[in-house]
Amino acid sequence: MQTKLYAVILSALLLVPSASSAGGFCCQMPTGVGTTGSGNTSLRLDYAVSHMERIISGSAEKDIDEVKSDPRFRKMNGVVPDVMDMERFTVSAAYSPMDRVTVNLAIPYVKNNMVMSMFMGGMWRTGTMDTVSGLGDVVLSGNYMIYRDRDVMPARAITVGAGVKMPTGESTVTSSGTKNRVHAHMQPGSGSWDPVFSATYMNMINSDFLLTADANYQIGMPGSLNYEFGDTASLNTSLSYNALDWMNVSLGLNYFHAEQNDDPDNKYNGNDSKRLTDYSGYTGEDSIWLSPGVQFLPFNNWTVDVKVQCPLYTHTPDISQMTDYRVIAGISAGW
Ligand SMILES: [Cu+2]
Repeated sequence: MQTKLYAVILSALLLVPSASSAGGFCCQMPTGVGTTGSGNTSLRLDYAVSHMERIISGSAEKDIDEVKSDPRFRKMNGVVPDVMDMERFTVSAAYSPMDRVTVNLAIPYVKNNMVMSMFMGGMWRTGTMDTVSGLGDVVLSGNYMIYRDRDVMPARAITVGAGVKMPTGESTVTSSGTKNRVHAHMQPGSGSWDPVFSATYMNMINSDFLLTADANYQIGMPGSLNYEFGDTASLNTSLSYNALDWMNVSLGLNYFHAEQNDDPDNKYNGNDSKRLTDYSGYTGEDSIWLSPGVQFLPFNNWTVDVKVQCPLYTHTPDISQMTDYRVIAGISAGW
């Protein structure tokens, strides 16, 4: 049974901090780095989709019609988002060049869709934006296992990591019709070099239960045209149960925090408070999520997993469109 649970760790190995090109407003939460696999190389493919429709003011959900009658937005060229879907495919590779050390590379491809409304001529006009897609920001990180209770198949281990999110994704995409730059949070990349840090704890409680916990921090540096995404922090914990020989079930609890963005030169309409989609004063969040998941172990050292993240609590400093749910599916193999 213990080797089956190691498959969980193997799959966790590749979850480098995949913090969004888009800071906290949307996109993926940073996920933890893992501990140890049985081999020294592994590959993982992830698909994640975040559906955003709820508009939250403080901690309360607002009806879209109420938002559209808010005098802050009901002005000439005011903007309110209706629905946004952010998809992300990530190919990750992990390689362990020596004992205790792992190097991770995560290459995302993003696809963002948005329906939004603009107030023009005394009425709201709703339209679908061009899909924005392309290479996202690549994350390269290194991890070191600072503690393990034994050298072979440890039951408890602590790993720390540091890396950089690189500005490989485009961050100045314009819409084909208006030629305006699309929203900062809808761009494939942030344009910035962002340091990322992580710490992961793994505890194999017994042959049936595995507990993992990780903490992640990303520093948002000034990027494209001086736009700066806020720093993000996340705390994740998950308990996995080896229900069947070929299947684990898990339940995770996640906390996510994002500082507010800053657009000092107003290059992405970050100073325009009639645009709910862009004003930096409408960014920032604190949220708590529940993440049930299931993991299949079809062959040795292969895993297929699916998890859903549902918000239990969401708070934003002012008003924001927030994620309703996120689905993450992945397949990994190690050797
Ligand atoms: Cu839009």
